[in-house]
Amino acid sequence: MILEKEFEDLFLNVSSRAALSSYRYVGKNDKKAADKAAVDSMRDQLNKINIKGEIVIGEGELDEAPMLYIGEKVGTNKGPELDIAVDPLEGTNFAANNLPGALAVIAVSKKSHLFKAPETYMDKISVNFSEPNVVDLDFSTKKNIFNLAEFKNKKPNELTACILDRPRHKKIIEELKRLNVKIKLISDGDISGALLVTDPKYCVDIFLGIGGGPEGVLAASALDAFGCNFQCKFLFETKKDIERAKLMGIDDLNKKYQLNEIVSGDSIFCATGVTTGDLVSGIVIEGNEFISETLITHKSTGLKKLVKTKQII
Ligand code: VTB
Repeated sequence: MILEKEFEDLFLNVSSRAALSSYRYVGKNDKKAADKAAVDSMRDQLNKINIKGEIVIGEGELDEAPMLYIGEKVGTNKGPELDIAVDPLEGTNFAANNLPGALAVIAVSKKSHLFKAPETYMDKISVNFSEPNVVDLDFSTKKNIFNLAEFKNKKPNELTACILDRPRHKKIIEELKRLNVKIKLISDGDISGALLVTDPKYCVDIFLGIGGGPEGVLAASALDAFGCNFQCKFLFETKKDIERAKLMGIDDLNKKYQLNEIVSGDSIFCATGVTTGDLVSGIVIEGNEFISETLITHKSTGLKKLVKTKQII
């Protein structure tokens, strides 16, 4: 199920306009306002596109989010049926505090080709090659690092691992230190973290650890276009999480998912910088125009590049 090429520009416009909208709140110490601006903008732009879209990853369930909630229909209701995953403002703290790395993110596939991920944590791992059994979510950190070092013909101390700085990662981080691996600790923003494996210029060999499930599905779309490996497991902590998962059709709560079970077939991914970070640069305003930078990927056309655009505000 191939997505038409014309959607590339249309979705790039959606993420760049959302980035512009939250840019207005950068450094205003108001996470909610920055997020709302991106959400409103994304919804407005999506509703102009000739698609029958359904939000499969969004701001939460209907009872938690008034807009871009899971199941919301977007688009003009003419055109192809699409699954749409959004994180209108990934890194709300970054935007609120004027720190690097805030992004507006969207991923799109034909209907039923993006995993409807529950709003739970996800254990994830990504590397920049598709060879199986080198790294695996079920292997120990030590085994993954040794295998990766052997595969890349490097020593463990020449490898860099990216992981969210959270107490839950204490054991992994200690093990990485013991192995003398370089650690890139990120405070938030694990979509970007996972994508740092896609290009040697970012100097990250492996991304691992527990972050948001929705962020995992979004990252998987771009990782797929780059031919990277990605595996994940959802973590269900509360009774409510488990009930929701069952309602969503997840029977095996401990299942390890491969990339092609999370994103099956073609997808388009766009991440536009709100503030300048590792992946993309942030919004720049010039008079009545704005310059944005977007990492865009489209699996079927082989598109995977950083695109700078100058648009009228
Ligand atoms: C990550 C990260 C997000 O949440 O998914 C993380 O990508 C996971 O949640 O930017 P915790 O903060 O609870 O660890 C964010 O940091 C914020 O949504």
